[in-house]
Amino acid sequence: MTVVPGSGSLPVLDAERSALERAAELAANGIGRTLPNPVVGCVVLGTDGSVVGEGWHERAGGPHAEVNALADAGVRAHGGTAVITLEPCNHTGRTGPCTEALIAAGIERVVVGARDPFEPAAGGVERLIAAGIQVIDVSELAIGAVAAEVNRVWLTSMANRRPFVTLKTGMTVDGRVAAVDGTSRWITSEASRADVHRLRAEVDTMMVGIGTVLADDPRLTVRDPGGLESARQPLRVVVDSTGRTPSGAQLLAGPGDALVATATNYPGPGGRVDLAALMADLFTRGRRHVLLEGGPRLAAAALDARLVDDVVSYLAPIVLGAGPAAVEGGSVATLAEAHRLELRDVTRFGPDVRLSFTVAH
Ligand code: AOF
Ligand code: ZN
Repeated sequence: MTVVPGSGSLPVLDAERSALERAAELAANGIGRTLPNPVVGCVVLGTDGSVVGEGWHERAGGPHAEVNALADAGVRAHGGTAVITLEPCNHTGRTGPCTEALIAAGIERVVVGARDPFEPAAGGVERLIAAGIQVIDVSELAIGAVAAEVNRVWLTSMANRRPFVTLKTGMTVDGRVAAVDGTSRWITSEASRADVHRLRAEVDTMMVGIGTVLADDPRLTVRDPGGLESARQPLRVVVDSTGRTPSGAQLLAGPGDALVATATNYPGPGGRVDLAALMADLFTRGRRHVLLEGGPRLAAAALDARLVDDVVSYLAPIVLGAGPAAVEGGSVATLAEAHRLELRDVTRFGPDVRLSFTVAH
């Protein structure tokens, strides 16, 4: 345990351990709604160790998790413990500092699941200690892993100063995304495609290569289960080195914004778009999670540039025997150079299987 100076070597109580798990569950309610902000959950324990308040950060610009949990607890927070997945903010951004809210509520002990890497908000732990509050920072402990896990998109993005990148592929058992004649609609099932819309609704940016735009002219919008376009649409980005996107391309039309990234804006070697520069720019524009939807050459380039964090593959029970693969080209020349992934999850979607991986960097 990282024992914070002034807190003594206080053990984490069982109730606090459970509260941190619960706080991570609460935080997960915000996934897809809080970007560019983190997901955060908070549980307030009363003086007898029972849960007296719960809250989470529901949307960017809205009240922070701590404020919602303190409101839920009311006077029962006095003398109690706040268990939070992320270090409380110590700044006035769109809302006031949570450190001051915790102090004002009479909280005597705070358990922090992960430290806040966002400089303007940091310093919460030190501020609480200065106010005489016991602070237990479990970010380096195994029990802190739930807090890092639920917020891993945001924490990874902040650490890398670029958006978290999820590469999505929909392919046949032999790894192909189209037949030799170019037909590709629909390889994966309706159930898989509905899950892709759920995934799109979780990100703030969708990215495709120019080849995909020219071949499929996708709308790249998020639709709800009823097929209606959702009110909040991610930014759509086309990686288009030589500026071939037709002015009538569907993804340039609304709703939401679109960005055509060319080699003029982001010059890279060989007249290509510098993907790392594009990602860094997207980060400065407040983008924290990119869903990379192909095509195969953009996927290879992003993997080679070590810009992919997760891979989500929908595998359809179809064999084609010919046609482009989900990832084409790139620098891998021998098995030892292969991009290595770690399997996180396997789930069935209708006749298909969804495989979720993290890239082992
Ligand atoms: C949140 N929700 O529950 C906590 C956050 O844009 P603001 O003013 O709301 O501030 C956002 C920053 O505050 C965020 O990047 C993070 O560093 C810190 N804590 N943010 O959105 C929360 N606790
Ligand atoms: Zn806050």
